[in-house]
Amino acid sequence: MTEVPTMDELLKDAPTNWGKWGPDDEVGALNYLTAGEVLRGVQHIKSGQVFTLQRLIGDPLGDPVWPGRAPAERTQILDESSWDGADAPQFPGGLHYADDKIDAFLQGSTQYDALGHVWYGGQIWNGYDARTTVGGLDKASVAPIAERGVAGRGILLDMARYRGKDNLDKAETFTHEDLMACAKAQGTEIEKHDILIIRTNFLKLFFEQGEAFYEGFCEPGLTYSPELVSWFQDMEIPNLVTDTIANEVTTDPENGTALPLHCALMRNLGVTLTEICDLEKLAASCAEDGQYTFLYAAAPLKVNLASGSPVNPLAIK
Ligand code: UVW
Repeated sequence: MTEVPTMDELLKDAPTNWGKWGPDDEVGALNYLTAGEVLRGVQHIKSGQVFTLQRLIGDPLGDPVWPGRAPAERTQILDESSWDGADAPQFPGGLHYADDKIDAFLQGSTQYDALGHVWYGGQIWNGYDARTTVGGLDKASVAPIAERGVAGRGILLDMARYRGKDNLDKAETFTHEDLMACAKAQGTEIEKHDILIIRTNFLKLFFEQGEAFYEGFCEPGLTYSPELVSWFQDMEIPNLVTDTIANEVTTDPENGTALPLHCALMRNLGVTLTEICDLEKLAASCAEDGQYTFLYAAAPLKVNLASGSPVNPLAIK
């Protein structure tokens, strides 16, 4: 078997946007989403239909997560039974209330990754030292993305429908050229600064297969090539949104590396990644009315030092 290259070797000539938005930047390619880009997105609101793209946290059927993470656990702290005993809290007027909490991986549901979430070679986005992640992300955490918010023209690329399938298969791959062909088949075109929203419907298999879903875990998705990275750079793509757990084919079939696009797009170009979306209702609507472009808006939670955060993105058609 040929040896798996290090990311340093694989990406030695790859482009970066480090320094492009100044030495203190923490939101990367989201800088492309100017006020003009928000208004460009607004032009694609035609009927006022709103789609929420988050998966349910605590789904009775299970929550798909990256191997090694666990789904969120919600605990009821107070409910009507809390007032059964004689020592129950008393509030003037007889108020009762419910309280609960969750213990959750911040990347254990529909989520934004912070730009500092993934790195190689001792440096994270914008060239910050990877030691700045120790004990929490001092640089390029999710908080600056949350503070800024994300809004612009979104385009759904329904790769499952384009390939005539219910869902893409384990380890099935596609390229930026496939994305362009998919857009064309949908009667649209990917434009500069578009927020790309890719549907695979792969997580359908999680709900059908249960634990067997994780055997030989390899999600379908985009695969690394220098041409693909150049295309993202030339198109100035700010945000890649998918309905898979990790946005790209898990293990690259050509070179054997894990998640090279996290490195080439997120760490090097500053492209934000949004994962585990539920695109089913949006996709059904797009297939019905032929409108695949819309205003996309999202803001993860403002969690200090965090490497990611849950989010409920909106697509407004
Ligand atoms: C990893 O990067 C390991 O996971 P994700 O991007 O899915 O949060």
